[in-house]
Amino acid sequence: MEPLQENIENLLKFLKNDEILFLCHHNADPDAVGASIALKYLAKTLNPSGNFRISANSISKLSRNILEEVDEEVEIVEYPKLPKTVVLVDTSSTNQLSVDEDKLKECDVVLIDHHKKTNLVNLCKFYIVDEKSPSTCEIVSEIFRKLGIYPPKNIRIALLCGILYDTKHLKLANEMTFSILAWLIKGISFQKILYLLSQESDKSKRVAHLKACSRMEIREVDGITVALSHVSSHEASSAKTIVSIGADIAFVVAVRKREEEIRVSARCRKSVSKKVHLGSLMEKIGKELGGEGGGHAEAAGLNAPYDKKKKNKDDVIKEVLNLCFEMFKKEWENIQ
Ligand SMILES: [Mn+2]
Repeated sequence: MEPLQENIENLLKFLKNDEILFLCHHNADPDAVGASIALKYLAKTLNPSGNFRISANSISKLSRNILEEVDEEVEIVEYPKLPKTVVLVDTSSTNQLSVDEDKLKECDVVLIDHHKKTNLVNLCKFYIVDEKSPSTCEIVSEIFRKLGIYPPKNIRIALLCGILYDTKHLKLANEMTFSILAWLIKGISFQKILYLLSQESDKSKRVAHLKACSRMEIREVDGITVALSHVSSHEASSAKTIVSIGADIAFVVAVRKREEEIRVSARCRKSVSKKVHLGSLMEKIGKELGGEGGGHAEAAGLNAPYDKKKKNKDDVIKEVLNLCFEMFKKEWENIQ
């Protein structure tokens, strides 16, 4: 569903108010930030003397890059002061916000989002929720297009970043997305947008991945390649990396002496997860180790206590990886 003319007119009534807070979800991503920047610009266009703020309790690293590029600001605050009009952007539930819910109920709440509709809409005076839209930025861009307002370059850069980010660099784009992109991109380099959304990962992370690969042991179960390795941190992205370069399933353990904790991250290919659900496997292994585990079918982890007085680190690593392998093997052979 595209935003209808009637909906847009309704939205404008709220955006004409003198004071508006645009509120993004936790760890606000480029879609939330881009859509908020554009909505704030729209409000400013309608009411140049108004007071408009964008707020989030935290923002992502990529969002920070974008804000710097387009010279905009987001106030990072928990429990922001709420004016009469609050516009929730790219948010589907109040769990994703740090906000005083009782006070929020007294506000005129507007929601613009593309997630599955929840009972959050009951709290709203007005909403535009389009589950079919790949991004909130796309909904907001379409509002501009329908209004015949062509936003300045920095606003269009913010919208393009949001669209690119939420469509996973266009993998999830639809026909409408391309038409909006063509409209927005005038005078803007597409490579620049891609550059804003790329970030070199930390040195410590890259070193952890390299160590995980060099320490890796490869075993086989029935033609399935199982990789076992260990690092001192970044075990989750290390497991992901190992699967991305060829393993069918990877277990990466990190034994943290200081915290007296064992952590294991597991990742696998879809073909493996169709038969063995990693979340339930890690739950079982977690219990076996006296800790807790769980997660998704293709990505899961566990935490367990580590008593450094009883066992040395190298022995624990060996034992835990063996246990992961044996329990996976058992599950795999059971379903064959
Ligand atoms: Mn989004």
